[in-house]
Amino acid sequence: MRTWSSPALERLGSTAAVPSIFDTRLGGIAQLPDAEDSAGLYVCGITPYDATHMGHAATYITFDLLVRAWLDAGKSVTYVQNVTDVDDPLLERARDTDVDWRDLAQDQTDLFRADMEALSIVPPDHYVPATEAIDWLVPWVEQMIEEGFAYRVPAGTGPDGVEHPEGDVYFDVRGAADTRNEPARWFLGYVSTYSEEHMAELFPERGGDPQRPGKRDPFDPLLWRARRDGEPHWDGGSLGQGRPGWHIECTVIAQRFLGMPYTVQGGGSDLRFPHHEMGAGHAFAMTGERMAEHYVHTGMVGLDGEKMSKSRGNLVLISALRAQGRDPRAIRLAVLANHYRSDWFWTDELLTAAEHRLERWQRAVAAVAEEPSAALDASDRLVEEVRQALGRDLDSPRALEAVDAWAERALAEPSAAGSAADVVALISLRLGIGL
Ligand code: 5CA
Ligand code: ZN
Repeated sequence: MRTWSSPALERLGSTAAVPSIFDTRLGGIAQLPDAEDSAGLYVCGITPYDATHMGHAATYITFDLLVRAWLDAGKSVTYVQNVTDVDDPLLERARDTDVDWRDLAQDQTDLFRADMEALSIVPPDHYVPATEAIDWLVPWVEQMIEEGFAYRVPAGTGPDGVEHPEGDVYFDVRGAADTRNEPARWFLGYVSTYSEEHMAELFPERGGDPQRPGKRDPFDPLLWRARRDGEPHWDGGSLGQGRPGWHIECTVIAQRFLGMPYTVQGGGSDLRFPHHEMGAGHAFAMTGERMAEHYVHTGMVGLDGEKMSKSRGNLVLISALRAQGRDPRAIRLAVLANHYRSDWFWTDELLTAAEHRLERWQRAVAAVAEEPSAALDASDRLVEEVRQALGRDLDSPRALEAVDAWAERALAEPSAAGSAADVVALISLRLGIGL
């Protein structure tokens, strides 16, 4: 599917070190590999039933920082993102607002692209809607049934009033867990590291159906939902007509475009369980491989004391801020002022502070450009500081402080601040902000 146009990505004169990043599964900072071949990144995309809000933007800006860190280290990156263009919340919204679910998905995906472009986010190499993955995933689900990793659950009667012959298909979490354990490639809790009690609490809140009669285990997630009245459906071969479950969509898209294991699986911390947990389980059942080397999760952005979410309706939309004439570069700076792993709340003061910061940086760069200096130490040092901050777990607040300190010195003594062009190039490549 079409992505959006890429911001300018000019490399700097020297190269940075390959970054390290916090891995949820390991519970600590991991050095990303410095292999010859390219890094593989999969980031879970939007469910397009509402416009991009600040939480989505923060998540995609975070992984954009990672892509930029890799590029600055001289790596090539294969970046894949999905669009969950068929799922319960999208279908419910379409029904409630009386629009065709396809039109809703199309409109909101268009808006998302425009927001991403405005925020200077490097587009994925492959932008893949779930509806495109159905033909690819059916054979995997059929194989999982054959190999005993998946099973059928009676689904009642279909739209024609006849009992569904095939039923819904569920993933057998206990059956698929790696019992050899040397080294364990998957078990329930492998990715999230959550306790069973915590997983049990989260599962029904995040799309799971622990009470569904006929399942082998309450945690078993849906792989294929048999056709129901009024719901979109596809031909599922021996699975019968229906539509896919959520987790399998991402696993199959990642497998197809990246192979396994790829370098980083990313998304918000709300996807730690069950989405990334189950996705990794599906991957292991499908291929016998681990899904990703590393799992990276962003904190949740909130508003007025609560997590920002489409279901709660407490949203700050990127498109609305843009329509008010707020500078997308300032929106980006406001997000970057928070470390990606912390949960934080959006406020208008954050944006105002970012606007002031942007203006100060612009003034400093202009002042330095007017008084070129041969002493490059100051700008070289800034390049080093920003690279170090972002290279260790994407510490953007520290990177911004380093630029602030440089700007303050530059405004006081422009002729001692080094090369304005180098600073502009650094901020453009690493922070995605054109001055
Ligand atoms: N389509 C699925 C992923 S396959 C989905 O979660 N879609 S979403 O539209 O709900 O979220 C899109 C991305 O934004 C996901 O990576 C999600 O983890 C992240 N996200 C959602 N809400 C927030 C929030 N409040 N703060 C930070 N990130 C968020
Ligand atoms: Zn996903």
